[in-house]
Amino acid sequence: MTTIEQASAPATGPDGQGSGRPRAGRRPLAAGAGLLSAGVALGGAELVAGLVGPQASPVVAVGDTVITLVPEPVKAFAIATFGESDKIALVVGTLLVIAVYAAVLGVLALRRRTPGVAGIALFGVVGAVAAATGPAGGPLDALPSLAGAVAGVVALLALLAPLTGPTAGAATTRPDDGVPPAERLRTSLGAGDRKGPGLDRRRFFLTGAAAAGAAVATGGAGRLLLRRFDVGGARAGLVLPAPASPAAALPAGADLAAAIGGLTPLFTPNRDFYRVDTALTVPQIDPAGYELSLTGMFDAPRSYTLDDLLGRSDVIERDTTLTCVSNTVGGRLAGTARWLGIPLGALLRENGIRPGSDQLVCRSVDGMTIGAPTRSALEVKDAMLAFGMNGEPLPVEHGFPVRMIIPGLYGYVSACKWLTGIEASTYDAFDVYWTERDWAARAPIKIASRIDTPAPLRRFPAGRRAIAGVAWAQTRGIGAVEVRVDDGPWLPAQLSPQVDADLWRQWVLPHDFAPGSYQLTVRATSAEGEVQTEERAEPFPAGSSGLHSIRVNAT
Ligand SMILES: Nc1nc2c(c(=O)[nH]1)N[C@H]1C(S)=C(S)[C@@H](COP(=O)(O)O)O[C@H]1N2
Ligand SMILES: [Mo]
Repeated sequence: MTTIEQASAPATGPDGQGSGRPRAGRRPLAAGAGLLSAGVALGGAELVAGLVGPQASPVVAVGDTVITLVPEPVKAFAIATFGESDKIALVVGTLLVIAVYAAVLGVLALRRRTPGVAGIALFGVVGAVAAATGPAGGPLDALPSLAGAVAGVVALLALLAPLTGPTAGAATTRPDDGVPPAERLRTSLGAGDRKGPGLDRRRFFLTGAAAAGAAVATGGAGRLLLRRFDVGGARAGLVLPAPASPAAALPAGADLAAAIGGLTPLFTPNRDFYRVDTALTVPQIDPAGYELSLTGMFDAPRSYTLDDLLGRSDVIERDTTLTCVSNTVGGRLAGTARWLGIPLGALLRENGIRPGSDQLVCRSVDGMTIGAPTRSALEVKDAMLAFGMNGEPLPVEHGFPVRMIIPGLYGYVSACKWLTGIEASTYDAFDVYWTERDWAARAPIKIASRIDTPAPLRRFPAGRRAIAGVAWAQTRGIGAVEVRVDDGPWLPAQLSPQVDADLWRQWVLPHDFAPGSYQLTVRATSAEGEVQTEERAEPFPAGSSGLHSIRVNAT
């Protein structure tokens, strides 16, 4: 601490008397010093995180903590505003906050070093605590943030020194040091510059360049090291078994999208499949070390390796539409895939699940807990543990190597990704992640329909044109879809062939548009006769409801 105090002394020297002008000129440089120090801190932290693991990076850890702590309305706003870029938005936001914080620290530290050093130390501690206490964190995960903070402090002191160099200090604090006044002046001008004594621009920019180089080099090296954790290669090498029970054959003309531009395809390609989860870095599970453990209310619980699961004789293949509770009316947080896996009910029964369990607490490797109703897991046709999606191993973002799929329930109460544990429990005994945040504990998917084409507010030439979209009511099936133009009658749409109740259906209604502006509204009826309600509900806490209605213009 002594050196820091000494180093800061010159700043309060000659130009600190009252004029203030020279220091004002140094402020932008000091802010730059703060920014560069933050860069060095983050780069250093990334380098160490490259050795420890991706979850230990301070930006990731702090971002993860923000995700865990922010209230649901804010999260809903972020999803609504940034959609699937919400995570990028969070990282960019976190970096912006760090940048502003660092610039302010730099300016503060110009006068006195202590607040600057303390500020960086605080940042290190926040990162370290966030990383170490995260659901998948350990004490080792504190290391990158702490190392980064040390590097940041060193960089800050090195960068501030040329802004408040010892030249001025020597000249003022010891005026009678024997150096002739003229000589003193020359030293001051030579080592410093016109802004005032003690400011050595050249040294500042050289140190700055070195700091920037160090930040980029360590950050880049850290990123490279992190590739070791990537399981993409292992995933690509995985051979999926053939299903003992393949998916039902699709009737001819099953996919209407082939003929209608803008209509959602029957199957969602994996790269287009929506993604919703709290994971800032996608969990990487090495399939060789994978283990699924069953615990809790079972008579004879056991664990399964991935080979145990892949090698079973009861592998099924099923087509199911997955839906997120956060989907708004007309939204796109739904997708259909051909899933490959093993029947969930069979697995639970062979472990002797006890009748008293009404909730399965599903645990993912990143600490997420998802509470699925035991009864649905046992009784819903085609509930499964999936390892294949549309003919490939599960993509890493979609839960590689194993996730749960239960048709008819929103993803947050059924579709646990990166699944490593199933604890047979009860709703009374355990509150999972989302119910702790006041989302409904039980959440069947509400019947929904959406207009894909024409797009809202679209202008198109008057004449005959297809109005088309998709509708879903998993486990019950879609029986009918109707469209209303302005306040006219409900007109029945043509439906894609019924493949399975768990699969959405496409619908299409050709319509003659005279020039003008129209309000198009859609509503679905389940195969059981339930009519989609027009009563609006927000996604929170149990899923949105209401009719999708858009305005279009024929010219
Ligand atoms: N581990 C984990 N599993 C999860 C989630 C999550 O945040 N973490 N989100 C759930 C939610 S809210 C939904 S809608 C589905 C989304 O699955 P997808 O990203 O493959 O579309 O995953 C579910 N499984
Ligand atoms: Mo979801």
